[in-house]
Amino acid sequence: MQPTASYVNFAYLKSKRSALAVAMDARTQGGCSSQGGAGKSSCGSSDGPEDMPTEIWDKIKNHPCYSEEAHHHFARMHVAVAPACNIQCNYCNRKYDCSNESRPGVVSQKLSPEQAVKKVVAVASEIPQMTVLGIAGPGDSLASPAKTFATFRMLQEQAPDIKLCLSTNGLNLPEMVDEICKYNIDHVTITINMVDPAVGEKIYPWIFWDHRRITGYEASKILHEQQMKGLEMLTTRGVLTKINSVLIPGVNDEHLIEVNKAVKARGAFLHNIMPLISEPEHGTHFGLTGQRGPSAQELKAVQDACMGGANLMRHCRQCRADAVGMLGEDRSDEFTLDKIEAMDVVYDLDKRRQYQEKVETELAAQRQAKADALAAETRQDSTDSLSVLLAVATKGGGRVNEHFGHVTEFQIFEVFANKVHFVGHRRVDQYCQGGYGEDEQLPSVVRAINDCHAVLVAKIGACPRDELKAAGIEPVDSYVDEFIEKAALSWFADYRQRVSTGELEHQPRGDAAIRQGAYTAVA
Ligand code: CLF
Ligand code: SF4
Repeated sequence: MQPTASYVNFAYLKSKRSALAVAMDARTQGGCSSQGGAGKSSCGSSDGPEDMPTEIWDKIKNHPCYSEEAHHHFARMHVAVAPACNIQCNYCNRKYDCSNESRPGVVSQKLSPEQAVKKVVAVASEIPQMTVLGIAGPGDSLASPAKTFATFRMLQEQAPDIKLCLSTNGLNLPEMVDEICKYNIDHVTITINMVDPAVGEKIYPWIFWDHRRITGYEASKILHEQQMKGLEMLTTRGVLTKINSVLIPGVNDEHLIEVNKAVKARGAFLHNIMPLISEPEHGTHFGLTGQRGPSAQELKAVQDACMGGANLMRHCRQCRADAVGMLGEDRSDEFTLDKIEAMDVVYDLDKRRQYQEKVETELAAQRQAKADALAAETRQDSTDSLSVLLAVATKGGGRVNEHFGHVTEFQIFEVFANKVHFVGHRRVDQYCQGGYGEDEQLPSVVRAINDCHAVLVAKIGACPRDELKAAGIEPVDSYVDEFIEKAALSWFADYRQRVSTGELEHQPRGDAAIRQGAYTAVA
């Protein structure tokens, strides 16, 4: 469904984006640092070891959430050991449990710390590229600190190579910073949706604090103060922090620019602005009261307005609290407790290290090949700021290498005459099912990439080709196996040429829908 009303003031956001970007360009062109973002649109998407201090690179190079590049090669898993929560968010209902559902707060099996560690070791022995264990609920990881830290302690003893990560609403964070540092938890995510309690009142009906339930402005004020204090303390102790913010149209959309500035000032490493998920069937307050999530363009407008502030993460998949595998896939069904009992688990640290070193070597070669390819690409000297969005069908390697019919999520890029930016992912229902195209899926695919001028694919059938053209989206299959950025620049040079000769007229595109609900399992 396309949104019926636009809360997000695009003109205002564009002006904020320009002012911030200019200010940051003037201030620094430096790399990422633990003291906050460095004015880049996406920390991990283009940054490599040469862009940041070694100690930071070592922390993020195989963390799939902190590095866009790493998320194509390394996996994470969550264990659901923290069921309780000490606040209520209007977008959360932890009672909902469906194995096809992918969103935070949802799990199929809650685990004891012992069960959780057993599961992590089993997964790590089967998936050598699984490098990070996160505790992300299904409640708040720091509302059940005994369970959370027992899990980290035991895991550290049994699998010392796995990075530890936790996610929290921040209410109990300041009191837990010592414990976080004691267990070498290098990565902490704080969900911060506001820096003004008047905005917070619309998101948080209550918090549980000092043995009592507090509501209204006071509740959000306490939460805000605890979040800021906790973030500052983590920065001081050298822990990498990521801020998750849920974009709620009409509630905190433009306010997230203030959030971005506030968290950057306190040393946040990354800012992840995510769309609200609010389907009525999830039973959340927002879902039941008709609060909608943002459209793709509304999300992009807010993210773009924050460019120049804290580094932006744009590849989040809003994982379940028991997710297993690469971002964008969920293999938790393969590792249920009964299946783990039947597995022959051998935790071979050397084998894991060798595998990961091999992946890092391949990655470095791929990074170099891409840089060479891009250096060879002729970039247009252009003074105009014309840009368009492209959808790309890829199954990895940074190349255009997937058939249109096999895509379960497109990568979206914004292409200018001489640069290409990663914008995000768009989930779609796979068009080709069992060898045949499902024509009823096509309208939903078109809606998901409706703001794009073209889609780059390895192959596409006649029917989807015609439907895309009818919708004004150009299907392009002439860049098979090329690096995405190189293909995008080359296609856009051709596009501009056709516009300049009058062969076609440049038309702005419409908006696109962010698909909520079930994930289609990655084949
Ligand atoms: Fe998990 Fe979060 Fe750690 Fe990643 S997820 S606790 S930082 S290991 Fe990642 Fe999932 Fe987005 Fe979270 S894609 S929801 S940002
Ligand atoms: Fe749900 Fe997390 Fe909010 Fe608690 S902090 S209510 S678990 S979204």
